[in-house]
Amino acid sequence: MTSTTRLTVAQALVRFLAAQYTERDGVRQRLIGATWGIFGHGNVAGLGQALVEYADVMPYHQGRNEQSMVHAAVGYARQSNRLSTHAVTTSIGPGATNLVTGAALATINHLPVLLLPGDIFATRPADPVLQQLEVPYAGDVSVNDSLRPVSRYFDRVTRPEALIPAALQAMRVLTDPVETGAVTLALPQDVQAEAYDWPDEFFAERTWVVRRPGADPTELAEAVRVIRSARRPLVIAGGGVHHSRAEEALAEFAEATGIPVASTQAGKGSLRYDHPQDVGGVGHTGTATADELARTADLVIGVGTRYTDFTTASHTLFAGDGVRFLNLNIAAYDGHKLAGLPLVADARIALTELTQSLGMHEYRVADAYVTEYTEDKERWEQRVDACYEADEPDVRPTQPQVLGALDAIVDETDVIINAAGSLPGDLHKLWRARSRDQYHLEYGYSCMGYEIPAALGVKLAAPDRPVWALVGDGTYLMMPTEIVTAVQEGVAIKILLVQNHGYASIGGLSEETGGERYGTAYRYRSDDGTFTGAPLPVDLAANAASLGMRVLRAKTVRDLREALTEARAADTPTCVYVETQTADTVSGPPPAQAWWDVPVAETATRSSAVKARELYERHVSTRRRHL
Ligand SMILES: Cc1ncc(C[n+]2csc(CCOP(=O)(O)OP(=O)(O)O)c2C)c(N)n1
Ligand SMILES: [Mg+2]
Repeated sequence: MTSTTRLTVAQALVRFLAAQYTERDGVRQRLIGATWGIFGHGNVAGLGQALVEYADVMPYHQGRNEQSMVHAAVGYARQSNRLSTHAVTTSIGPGATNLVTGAALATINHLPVLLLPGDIFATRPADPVLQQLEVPYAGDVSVNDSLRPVSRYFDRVTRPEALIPAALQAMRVLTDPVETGAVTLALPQDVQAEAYDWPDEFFAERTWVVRRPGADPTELAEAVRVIRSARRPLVIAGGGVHHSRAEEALAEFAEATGIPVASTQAGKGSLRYDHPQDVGGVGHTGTATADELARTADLVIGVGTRYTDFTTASHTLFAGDGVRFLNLNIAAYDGHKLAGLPLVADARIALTELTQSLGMHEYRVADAYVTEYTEDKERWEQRVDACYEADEPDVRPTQPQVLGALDAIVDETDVIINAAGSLPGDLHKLWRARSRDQYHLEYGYSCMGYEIPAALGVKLAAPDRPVWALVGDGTYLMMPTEIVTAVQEGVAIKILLVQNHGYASIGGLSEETGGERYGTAYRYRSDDGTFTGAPLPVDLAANAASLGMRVLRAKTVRDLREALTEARAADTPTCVYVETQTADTVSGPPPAQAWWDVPVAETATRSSAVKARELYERHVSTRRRHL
């Protein structure tokens, strides 16, 4: 007879999660390192009770907002190379729906996170319970169904024994390098507390191998053939290079062939910035070097990239005659994009195979091509220097000078985190990534508010490294809540808070697209009804201090350097607050080197929109279909 243990569903789930491991390249680690939770009636007596019962095997973190708990878990997962993540438990109703944004972010960025929202009673003894959505046409719908489209796996555990297949499927998806993303197990509040006799095998340690599939021989041979016939090939390194830990294999491929490497936001740092073949970011926020190579490439070799519109400049960037695409990707979905030749495989394995095969043919690009991109790279480096340097150290810095000050004090151990605003573009163009995981940009969802909670997750995964959340004022206001958690847990994250009184990025975009910066500045309402009065008297530095952070205010470039140095050495959560000069008063970062499609009004009475539309149509006419 199988031995069994009588536990509640919630207790069984916690015991099960504590026994799951991943393994890749011979290294084994806990899959679910900890559980975040905010309790309400939907989980307090179920999962809440189970977490206290098993506190010795499942660490618990107390979050402040369900969305930000998911961001923290995602930050942890990314820093852990997707081999380890956290779970997040919530109450029913608003606690559960607050997960939706975090889940979408995780799924879009292919980062694993386990979501455990409470759900309405499975037995329905007293409908409607507090916070229950009643849908007149369907009795089995709850607010948790809003998590289905943003989850890579969704299940509702309406009977205790159904936990067994649901939990196993959840682990399969979390550890599958193609499928992974948000995984949701909705847990009705009555079922969580219900007891069942669980077979003890359910709680035995289980190891999930994170696989590295090799390339199909036909696809590989075809890939070698197209590379051998290419004269101006360009690699675009995406997030998949990092997910696969393929940075060294990529460097060997690049060095053996002479092919330059550009990177997406997720792929930056695939080669160190000072590697002679790293030509920087590509696309709308790319460097002049990379974008010129992209315009004239005859073969684009995408490695682990989804080819978002920022990368393709909304399909206007790759303009070479007869340009072809070779897409090395673990997901066939991405491998077939742009009518490219798919090479569906793990990036590290396939790059190593490509290097070997091309070596046998002694393939190498022409010296003239190498000279061209080497000289171009040098020119771009000089532009970065010019943006970073501050001739007058006693005035308020520009945003690029803020980045220059940070650049001057970090080494390869620092991690910088950012997701939205004008910082992603400036960072993609300017930042000198000194290590493979220094540049942590979430640009799949570009979610304002990701930065601070993600910093917490990254720091939990890498306690010895300086971890910086770079946030604009708008982003700070969206989600400063996890500062309290960092203070509570003594997690010494650093925040660099850039005040420019509103949405500078969207303001600029609005101006270019005929929106006249409407509604993008944080200013008082004027007599004419517009928001063009004086800047608001908010003091975000005082706000951060009120949540328990140590705050250093920097007024000038000189102050900033000192404050950053002090913050870097601090062993408690520390914020550096700086007001920047805005782009209309000073020269900002280099302008966009390629377009991005944001549709402009086809008809309008205001001249700004009419002019913007003319320019828009010129850009649209340059769009190409790659078939
Ligand atoms: C949650 C969320 N809402 C809205 C947006 C659209 N958006 C992108 S950047 C931005 C403004 C960011 O302002 P701030 O953080 O102050 O940075 P700045 O643009 O001033 O550099 C907005 C509203 C977004 N990316 N995420
Ligand atoms: Mg701002």
